[in-house]
Amino acid sequence: MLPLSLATLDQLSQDVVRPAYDPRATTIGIVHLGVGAFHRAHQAVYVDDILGHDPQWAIAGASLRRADMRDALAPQDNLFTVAVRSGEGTQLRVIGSLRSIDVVPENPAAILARMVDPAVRIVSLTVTEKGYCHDPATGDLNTAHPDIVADLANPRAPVSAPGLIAEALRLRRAAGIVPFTVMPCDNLPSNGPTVHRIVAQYAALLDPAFGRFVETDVAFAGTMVDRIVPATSEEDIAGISEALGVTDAWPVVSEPFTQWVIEDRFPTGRPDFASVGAQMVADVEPFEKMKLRMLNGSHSTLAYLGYLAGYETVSAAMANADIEKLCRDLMTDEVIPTLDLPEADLPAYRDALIARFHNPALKHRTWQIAMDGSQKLPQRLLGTVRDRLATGASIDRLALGVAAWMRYVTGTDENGASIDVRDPLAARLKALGDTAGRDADALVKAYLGVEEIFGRDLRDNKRFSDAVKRGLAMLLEKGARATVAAYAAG
Ligand code: CS2
Repeated sequence: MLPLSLATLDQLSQDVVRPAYDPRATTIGIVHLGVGAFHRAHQAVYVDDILGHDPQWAIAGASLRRADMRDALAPQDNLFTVAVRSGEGTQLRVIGSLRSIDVVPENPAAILARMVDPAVRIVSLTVTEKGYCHDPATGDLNTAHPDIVADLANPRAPVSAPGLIAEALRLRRAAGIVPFTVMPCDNLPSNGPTVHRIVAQYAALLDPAFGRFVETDVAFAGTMVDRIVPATSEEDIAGISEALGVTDAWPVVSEPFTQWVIEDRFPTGRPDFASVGAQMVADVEPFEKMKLRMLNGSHSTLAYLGYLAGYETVSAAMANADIEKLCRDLMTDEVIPTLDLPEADLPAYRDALIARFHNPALKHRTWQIAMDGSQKLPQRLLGTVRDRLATGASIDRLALGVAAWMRYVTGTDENGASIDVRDPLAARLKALGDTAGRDADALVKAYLGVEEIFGRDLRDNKRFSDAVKRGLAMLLEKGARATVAAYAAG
């Protein structure tokens, strides 16, 4: 089979949706850092719709670490397929909005040159939680992060996201070009203000006056992004290529649902995001909080409990009635009461999430969601825990989620097999677990002492530590399935 490319677009199977415009006739208006699967199945699709009527917003992408995505997509003119899957079948769409991919470690100057182009008015990011090089408990820049240490020593050739944004803003300022708007699209709490603070703190370490400029003269537009996009498998690549009639070296697979809520703060211009289904709002925080606590909080809980219970995917875990009930009760009893979003019908949102988690056509691995828990727990579970503790409300299921994470990061599963724990703190977490042994009290004490995750307040909160201990003791003694059954019954 021939590869997917501009030249083979007219050879695609009849029912494949293709760009409604000529990708060669577009110009770059957005630079995106972190062109992973999520970006390609989310923002790139919205922008593909925009390019049909406004060609000035095509995307120049950058990979911050690896060259594999660039190498896969370059021979296909950066075209790729989004396969939307549900119980009803698969729908294929070829996306043309990503026009280039630069690999930052190979040549930071290339992406910086694109970021300095006056036609670029937005720099967006999906670099995952850990890509912001911050302390997840406080949201401040982690000045000891190796990438930040490297960038502060060599700020003209940055490797980190804060370093790249700051250097591009400095170059624009020196050339008299207005700043771009920074638009983070990761699952961080208050991602606009948080990333603004991180970049301003980094800039201030280079030069206090530059730090003040970033603080006052650069706009950061917060967003709530939502679409479930599991990692692409070899099987997906073969099946999608077969259905296309040409080979796509790296398609992406996603659910039908998609949502994008954007804080409308783009002083130098933006595409008409609302015309392609995004919600433009003055304050995105309530939406972010709802999504992080409901969707991602349940997702992480399902990932740790589901993995320990022996389920490979989210839909397999959800087929266990106890797990489904625990997930529903977690949202109803412990999360919804902490949210303040009058516009949204939260019970309906919950029911829609449960249906999405059941999607049998998505092979979303519990192991994938379990990754980087140290970066995810604070905004997914611990903020909710704090709000509940402040009002004296119950936290049992939230605490069980935290206990399941602790059980998981010990690195050994219920059959004694080792778990491939991927986390920036993995080595430290494993060592803490090894020292504490299989004793719930000792484990909880050791893990709650990791201040970057729990802060001091949660470490010292007896109600919280008791609830986590109860969950962890049961997980260690009875295993995940029986523990979930007991919690679901209670
Ligand atoms: C997931 C998210 O991998 C994870 O941690 O919880 O990627 C989730 O699928 C998305 O946030 C859905 O919008």
